[in-house]
Amino acid sequence: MALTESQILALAELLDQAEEGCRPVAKITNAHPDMDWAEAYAVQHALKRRKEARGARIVGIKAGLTSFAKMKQMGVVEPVMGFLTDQGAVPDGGAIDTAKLIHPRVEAEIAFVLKTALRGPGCHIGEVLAATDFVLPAAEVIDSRYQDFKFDLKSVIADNTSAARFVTGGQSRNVPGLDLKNLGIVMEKNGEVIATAAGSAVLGHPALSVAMLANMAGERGEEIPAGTFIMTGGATEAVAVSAGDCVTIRYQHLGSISMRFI
Ligand code: OOG
Ligand code: MG
Repeated sequence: MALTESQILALAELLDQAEEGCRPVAKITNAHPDMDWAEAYAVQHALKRRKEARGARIVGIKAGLTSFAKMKQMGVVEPVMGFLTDQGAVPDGGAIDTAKLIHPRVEAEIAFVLKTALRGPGCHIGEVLAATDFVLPAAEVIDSRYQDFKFDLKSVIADNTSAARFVTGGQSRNVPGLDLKNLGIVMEKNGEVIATAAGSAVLGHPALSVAMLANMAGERGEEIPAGTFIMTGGATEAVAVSAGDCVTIRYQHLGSISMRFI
């Protein structure tokens, strides 16, 4: 690691203040082009500690850039992981204040809740399905703290993978009998269909995204504990929203979720 502990903390502070003040910053790899993966995740962890110190509770984890739609949209090629806090949770049907966000975008996701812990390496789809308590529909509202939503993988990891808000609800279902690969997703903005996808858009099967997170955690000697809420990544590309917009996402077998932007 070439960055010092104080540089890591300063980068976390920069990103935290960009979020709190709704002021985008240049991607941090401009100033630190040699930043490595461990350093990028170290900044994300420092950001997590800052939020926890202010009273935020960690309520889940997320995978990002797990679909071709997202990788193509963002011009990057590898999945990433981040954390979710209670402060980002919005109830189904709830209002999201765009004045507190920089340039929000919505993406349709499938979420898992575990009944038993998962530990990598070697975690696979079968193990994930056996460990799953239920799946449920979710939407993520991402909001990069970087100017023009432009970043590389290390910058976006440091920025907690653009996590901002998430909505979940709809209808939760148990895994047996559910064809997650072929599960259809239709996203509507202001009553118009703007994106469609199937579960297989996410790494071929959304459970593979959970396995990948378990394997990434396993590399650090950690597990994903029982009860964890996991967002598997946007199946659709992310759609820009502004005040006045209403978004509804309809899922085959999982009901629908909606949110409005004010
Ligand atoms: C990075 C976060 C991606 C997803 O579901 O793919 C993400 C970004 O696109 O800003 O959350
Ligand atoms: Mg996402």
